[in-house]
Amino acid sequence: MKDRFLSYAGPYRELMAYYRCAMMEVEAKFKVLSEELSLQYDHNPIETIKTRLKRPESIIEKVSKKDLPLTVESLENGINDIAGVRVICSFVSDIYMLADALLKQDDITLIGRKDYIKEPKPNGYRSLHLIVEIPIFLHDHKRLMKVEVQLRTIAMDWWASSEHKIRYKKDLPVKVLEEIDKELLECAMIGAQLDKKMEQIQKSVMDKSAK
Ligand code: 0O2
Repeated sequence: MKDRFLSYAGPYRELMAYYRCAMMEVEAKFKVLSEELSLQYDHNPIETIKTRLKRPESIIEKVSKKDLPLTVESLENGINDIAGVRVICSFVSDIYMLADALLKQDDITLIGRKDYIKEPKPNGYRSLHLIVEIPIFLHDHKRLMKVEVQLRTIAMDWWASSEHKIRYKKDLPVKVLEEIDKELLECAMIGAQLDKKMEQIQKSVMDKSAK
């Protein structure tokens, strides 16, 4: 399977270059919003912007999970998160404000939305996921590319990256895993409470300073 995949190396590399361009476009949009909003607001709603291209191993894993043919076309049509942009925000309300600001732009098309903040995953995972389509302008043509945008707070990001590291070791007895999952869910709930509390403090400071 891997050898066949490698025979597509040229078109695959080309496709990955297009995804990198699409990530740059989305990242630039958030950088512009960050610049503008930090003048308008008393705080910058964006803490960090990270970009990542899905690793080939991870792409192969997803292709076989989704039972897709291993072709460049099927990667592009069947996998939505090859290009990923993660935006870490200060407050939950910033997440929705930034998502709206991005989706209002006339060269952005929303393909899919998963709100794991309103409806967290059973393990406690929270983030807002948007699949967007964005044009990239090449020397002789325009191409539409899909990018997954994940928006989350610092607490959500801390939980997700810790959970990823902790849960990576899957060869533990079921009982131990169940206990770990229970504790991780508790941590996710504490994170959600912290986000809520921070938002309340921020709102009360804003209200008081407006008077
Ligand atoms: P990586 O390393 O980011 O590539 P779909 O894309 O709709 O077919 P999928 O892939 O289940 O289905 O999409 P979903 O649920 O929206 O989640 C995709 C990504 O969200 C994951 O990418 C993670 O980055 C993140 N994510 C989702 N659930 C969890 C979770 O429980 N824990 C953590 N830490 N992250 C999560 P990948 O492909 O798994 O990994």
